[in-house]
Amino acid sequence: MKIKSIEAAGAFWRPGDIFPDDLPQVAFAGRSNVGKSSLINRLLGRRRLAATSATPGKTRKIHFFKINGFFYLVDLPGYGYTKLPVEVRERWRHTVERFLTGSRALAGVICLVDIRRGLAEADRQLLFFLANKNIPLLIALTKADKLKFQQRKKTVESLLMELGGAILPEQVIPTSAQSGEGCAELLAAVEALISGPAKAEGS
Ligand SMILES: Nc1nc2c(ncn2[C@@H]2O[C@H](COP(=O)(O)OP(=O)(O)O)[C@@H](O)[C@H]2O)c(=O)[nH]1
Ligand SMILES: [Mg+2]
Repeated sequence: MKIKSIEAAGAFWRPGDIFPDDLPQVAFAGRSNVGKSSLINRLLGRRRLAATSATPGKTRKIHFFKINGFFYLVDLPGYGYTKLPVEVRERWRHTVERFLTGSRALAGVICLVDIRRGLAEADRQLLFFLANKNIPLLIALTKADKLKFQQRKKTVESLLMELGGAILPEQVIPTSAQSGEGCAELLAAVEALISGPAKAEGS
């Protein structure tokens, strides 16, 4: 997929917010500091689309970007930032879960996991939440440039083991916003999600 146009379509987060159309949506989720903004920027070939910041936990809203006029990339706020009060983290969960269950056009979720850190409890919760709701998902391992090939292989294997067959090897894509590795694969996977069947209404 070639990125021809990107349109900031706004931020939505309140229960009453109504989304303007039913184009398919692909959401990006991950812990604060996982490298989400960097990866989104790299994928879209833009420098500063999603703010990259050294202050984790800053983004609170759900940002929508219309890509090529034909699908939405949805930037979910980062989670699991332990320095934030429990109430704030709980609010995040409600906002995100409401979006994930309420969106009629959700084609899938890209779950970002730092390749050096593996799964945190918050990642596991999200992955099992998605699996239970039958929402298509991919795991993008971030910062792959930080590990050597053998270490990387081990990480992928233990992650697959940990998820006990709920995730297939082809659903896990090592990526690097720095080198660009895995970005073409991820974009192709996003395209496949979009052309696949959208989440059934009411499920
Ligand atoms: N080595 C390396 N560092 C990265 C990569 N992606 C992000 N980072 C760094 O990780 C930190 C968090 O990145 P950011 O995109 O703001 O994460 P976010 O909080 O998930 O949006 C920053 O210091 C980035 O420079 C990558 O692919 N490789
Ligand atoms: Mg960010």
